[in-house]
Amino acid sequence: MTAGRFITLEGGEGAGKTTQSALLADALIALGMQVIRTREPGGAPGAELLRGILLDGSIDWVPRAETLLHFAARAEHLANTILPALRAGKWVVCDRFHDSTLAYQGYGQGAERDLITLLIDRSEVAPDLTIVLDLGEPVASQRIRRRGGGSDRYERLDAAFHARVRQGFREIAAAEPKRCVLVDASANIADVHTAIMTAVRTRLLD
Ligand code: T5A
Repeated sequence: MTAGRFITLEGGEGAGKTTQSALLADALIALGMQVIRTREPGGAPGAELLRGILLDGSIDWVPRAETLLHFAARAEHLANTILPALRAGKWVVCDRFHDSTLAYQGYGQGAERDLITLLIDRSEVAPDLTIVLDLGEPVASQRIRRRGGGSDRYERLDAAFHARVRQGFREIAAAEPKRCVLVDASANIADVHTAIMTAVRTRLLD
């Protein structure tokens, strides 16, 4: 059996992570891998509870508290979902992970980045490959409007916040070229999928 691999998809709102994680999981299954698809915040019972608390917007968390809540959700997700799957040799496709905390809470909300990177460094596992879907305005907002379904706490934050988040993701990708591939998410769905599969083949399969 092929050994498990951990792939994360990152990027701002509406960049296409959910769409592309489904296509990627299907493509990996077609190649004969055992795959689980998961997401953050969430992906385990305790983490899903915290997701509700984080996204409903009823509390305007201070950045340090919000950072630690994301890491609390992630600890549950890692212990109950991600690590067991990797140990069983499965491929894990995860919609958001560590980089979202650095980009949203660190770059976006001004939480201490050294605290975030310390907690990332203490993690039990790092992704084998991270796809960073890069999308600017106004396309991101147009896609969120078209998707419908209401907006969460983060989607309601202003344009300057989302510009800082995008810059954060770009800097993360540039700083870690061995792990990260920056993909232009303004292309059509099929072309973005092709770019992702090229990265997966080059980095993990060849
Ligand atoms: N968060 C999360 C933090 O602040 N810190 C953290 O540590 C973590 C883990 C999660 C929120 O939590 C924050 C970040 C987020 O704000 P979420 O609901 O999971 O909330 O939010 P998103 O991950 O942003 O989900 P979205 O649905 O907003 O965006 P996606 O998944 O990137 O986009 P997707 O695939 O749903 O596509 C959106 C629409 O665009 C279309 C799709 O069909 C859909 O209608 N689309 C395209 N259209 C044209 N061309 C393409 N290439 C397209 N790709 C998709």
